[in-house]
Parts: sequence; C-alpha cells; structure tokens
Amino acid sequence: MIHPAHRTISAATGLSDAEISGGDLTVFSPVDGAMIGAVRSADASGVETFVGRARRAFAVWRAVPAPIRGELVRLLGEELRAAKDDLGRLVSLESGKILAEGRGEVQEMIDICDFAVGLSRQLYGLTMASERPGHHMREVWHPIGPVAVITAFNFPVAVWAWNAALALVCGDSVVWKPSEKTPLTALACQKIFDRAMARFRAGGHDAPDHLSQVLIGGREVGAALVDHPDVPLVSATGSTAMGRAVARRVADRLGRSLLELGGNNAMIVAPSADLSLAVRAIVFGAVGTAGQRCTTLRRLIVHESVRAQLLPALVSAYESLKIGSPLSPETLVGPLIDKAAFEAMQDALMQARDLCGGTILCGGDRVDLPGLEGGYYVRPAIVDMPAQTGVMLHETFAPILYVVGYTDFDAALAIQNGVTQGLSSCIFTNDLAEAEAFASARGSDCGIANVNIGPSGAEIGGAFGGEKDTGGGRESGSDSWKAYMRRQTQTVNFSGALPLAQGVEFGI
Ligand code: UN1
Repeated sequence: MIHPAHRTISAATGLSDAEISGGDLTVFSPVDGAMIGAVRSADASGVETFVGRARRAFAVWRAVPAPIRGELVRLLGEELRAAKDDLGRLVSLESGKILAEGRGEVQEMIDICDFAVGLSRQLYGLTMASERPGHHMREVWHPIGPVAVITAFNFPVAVWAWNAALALVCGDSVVWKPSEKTPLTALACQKIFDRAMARFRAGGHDAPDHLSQVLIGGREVGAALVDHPDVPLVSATGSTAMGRAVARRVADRLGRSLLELGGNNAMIVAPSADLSLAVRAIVFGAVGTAGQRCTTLRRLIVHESVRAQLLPALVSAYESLKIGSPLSPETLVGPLIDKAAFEAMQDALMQARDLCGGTILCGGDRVDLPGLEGGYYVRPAIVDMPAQTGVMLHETFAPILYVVGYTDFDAALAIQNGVTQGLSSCIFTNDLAEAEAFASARGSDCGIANVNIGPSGAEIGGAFGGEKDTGGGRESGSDSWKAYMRRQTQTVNFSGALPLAQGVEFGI
C-alpha cells in the first residue's frame, strides 16, 4: 500500500497514480521505510528500443543550431524554477536529504541550465595557422551521439541535469538510468522535461521525440546500456567498484566514459585557522546529506596545537544537531538511505575501534524517532584515530569523521594525498604560504582543492570530478562540455595548388 501523503507529493510533480504504482520495482522512502511507489522497469532487451529511439532523436537534434538547442534548455530551467519546491520535496522524500538540500539540488539543476544556455553560443573551436599557403585549418566541435547517464541515489536529479543540460546544447540525445532507489524523482524530471519540450514546440521549433529518456532498470539494464555500440559516451556516477566495471566494458568497445566515483575527502586544519569557521565547515561537510555526498568530509587532519580546542567544540556542535525527518524544516540530519547503509556504518565504526585502535568521540548509534521507525537515523560519529589506516582509507557512505593529528605541514599533505581517492580537499589556514602550497603542484592531488571552505557544496561553474579512484571525469562547468562532443580538425585548401604538409614532394 502506497502511503497517501507520499502519493500527494509525487502527484505535485506531475506523476499520476498509474505511473507510480503497479510496477515491479518497489520504491521505499528512507524517511520512514514506507513504500512510496512501484514503477515498471525495463529489461535488457528493452535497452535496444531506448537506444534506437535515442539514435533517431540524435540524427535530427544534431542539425538544430546550438543556440536554438539552448532555447530548449532555457525552458527546462524555467520549468525547474516553477517545480523547485515540489521536486525538492520529492527529492527529500525519496533520497532522505533535508528540504533545504533537496531544494538546493534543484537549484543546482537550474544553475547548470543557465550555464548551458550561455554555452550554447560558445561551443568554441580554435583556428590554427596552416604551414601551407592558401590553407585554412580549424577545429570544430560536433555532437557525439546518444549519451548514457547513470546516476546514484544521493544526487538523484542534479547529476542528470549536469549531464543532460550540456549534452542537449551540444546536440546529443540522452538515455538516463537513475538509481533503482530513486526512480520517482527521475520520472518527475521527465515530466518537467516534457513540459519544456511542449513549450519549445509551441514556440515554433521542431524537436524530435525521445530526446531525453528515462530508462528504469537494474544492473543488467545498466550493463546493456554500457555495452551498446551506439552509445559513444557513458557518464556514470557511483562507487569506484561500479566505475571500474563500467570503464572496462566501455573501453572494450573503445567507447568513452566520464566517471565521477568515490571520494575520501579531507580537511587540514592548520594552526592559524579560524576555528569557528572551521567548525561550521566541518559540520556541514561531514554531516550534511547525512554523510552521503561523494564530496562529504571524511578525514580531518588537525594540527596538534589546535586539537585540544577544536575537538571539544566539534563534539558539542555534533551534540546540538537536530536529527529527524528530512521533511521538517528544522532538521539538519536526515536518515541514511537504507538498512545496508546503516550496517556499513556500524561495521566501519567497529573496524575503526577494534582493528585500528580508534576512539569514538561521539555518535554512531541509531536514533529511534516515533512514527519513523522504518527509517535509519543515526547520530553522526567522530572517531579519533591513532593513524590513517584500515577503514579510514575507504569511503563509507555515512556520517563518520575520522580525525588524525599532525605537526609538520608536509606530513599533513602526505596524509591528505595518502588515499586512493582524489575528489575533494581543503585546508583551513590564514597562512598564505600554506594555502598556496596546498593549491600548488606539490599540494593536494584532488580534482577540487579549497581554502577556508569545506570540501562539499561545489558551484556548477567549475569542472567537477577527481583523480585516481574517483575516475578522472569532469562534469558541469568550465570546459566539461567538450566530453559531450567530438573534435574534428578541418583543413580547407583554397590555393588552387596541392602543397603537401612537411614539404613532402610527391611528383605525379
Ligand atoms: C555528489 O555527491 O555526487 O559539491 C555530487 C557538492 C555537490 C555535488 C555532489 N554540488 O557537494
């Protein structure tokens, strides 16, 4: 039985009862564990249909001028603005993030649409000086083809938007396989997209059907999509294990993958740091989204001279955190996504304590909330570690903050870089030389390096992604759009002669 309140929230985003019930894939809300939908999933053979449609849509869309393609994305941004509260609420309901973060995620979608609209007039190529007289050499960016977008539960809608907004202005079609845990928000996005498309057509523009499709399904569906030779680009967000599997399969057919995988993000707190700012950044970074962002702060590297002041301040900030339903406005920490996440957190804490000699300074226990017994609410944990070892080297998708001390700046950098992941990093310092060293070539090895800002909550204008086990992909801002296009080098000869490059003589 679908909880009626949940049905109302889904309906607000345009989803009818029929669309979210009667299917084979059951959806549960992490808020209280209640069933909130049962949607129909595709099987591996259905992938062929989706990709075939995407290929046909691409054949038409690639010929539409990019600024006109931008108009569709502008309308998508407008529809998202109108839907911000409803979609944000559905994100909270389905993924468990608090309302402010649900709305923030939709804002991130709006921001990338705005960015992409501007970009639709700026898909710049270069011109090069040819070594041959009467020759013109240039680089042109063409649409690449249908793009597969595979997303995770924790940013159930924004990551689609990062990819889709860029792919659409770049002239590509999109097949989106959302997480099996969050299909309702994906279906709601499809409704929003359809509304933008209807307005685009009403404005006199031609656009193909099936330009952006949602493909609901499990692992085999994902695998069939990843293996499909007509999908030149697979953009995947999730665990490093998932990314490795995707990368191998895509590489096998010499396709292109864009990976945004696990992080194990750290903050260095230096002696000169503004500790009250640091405490606020640490709390948001480590407990925001209940520790389920890929950019979540997981490791704190604290100078020994500030440890005695910082840790008690942090523990007391943790004690004041309001844990509860993500749908109540005063809540700061919502639930974990499911039981498996709770068990993984318990296991990590056990390993930190029993195998690594860590001391749990606070949190870790389950919080029972009346009426929400089916949800997995936990008190965020801080663990003082004797060294960076064992479980601290792994990403556990839960609010666990490991703390280690340092005395020498270079040793702190070595700890920061001493994990396999390389997504986000930061330092709190008011020492200019330290800040610049951290951001220099010998400093952080991550895709994101912040000074006096926590590791999470990046703006869309910068390229987003990381190195090493994070997969090397870059999404959203800067020149990430280039991943969604193919580069063509063109040389035009208007000389009337046929000089060869490198001065080669070929007398015929
Ligand atoms: C993610 O967790 O997959 O920087 C993305 C951030 C957000 C995006 C996180 N803008 O925390």
